[in-house]
Amino acid sequence: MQLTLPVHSETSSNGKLAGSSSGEELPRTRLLRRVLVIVLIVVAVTGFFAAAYKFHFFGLGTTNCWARPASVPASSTYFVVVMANEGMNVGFNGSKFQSGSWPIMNVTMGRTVTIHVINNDTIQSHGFAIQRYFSGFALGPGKCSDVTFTANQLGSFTVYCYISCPIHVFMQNGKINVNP
Ligand SMILES: [Cu+2]
Repeated sequence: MQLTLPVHSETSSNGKLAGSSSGEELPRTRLLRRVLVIVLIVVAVTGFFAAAYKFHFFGLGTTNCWARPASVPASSTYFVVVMANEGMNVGFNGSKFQSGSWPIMNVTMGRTVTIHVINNDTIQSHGFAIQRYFSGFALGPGKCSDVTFTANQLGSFTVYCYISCPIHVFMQNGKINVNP
């Protein structure tokens, strides 16, 4: 009589014992590794796009306020007006320290005029308007915009901030002189 003992000692091709504890954990480890890789990819991609947005890799949201806008006609008489705080609220290009009107812009009658306005104030919004010529826009901190018009009426016109701000008093006395 022959006794057959069940033997479970099959070896797999890689030499490990099939059915051992390490063989059971392998699929779970693979799954965890896959999840980890996916998480890392998501983090990397999210990080990349966050950095791209922040540092303007793709030119999105890149308004360089200090460059002459491409939309400004080459023939325009061009001015840049800066509104600033500089830590002590200097207004239009330092208007706080000017005894008279500031800024003063002189143009010739009939010319196309473009005024590029930069709000370099880090806290306040400011308005920009021109008597007779422009009803105005308001710019948040760090924003810029421009206005183009034809100087078709002779005279001296007030350039001013039309919204209430702590340096309002220093931003009421700009001038544009339209000369013959
Ligand atoms: Cu203002």
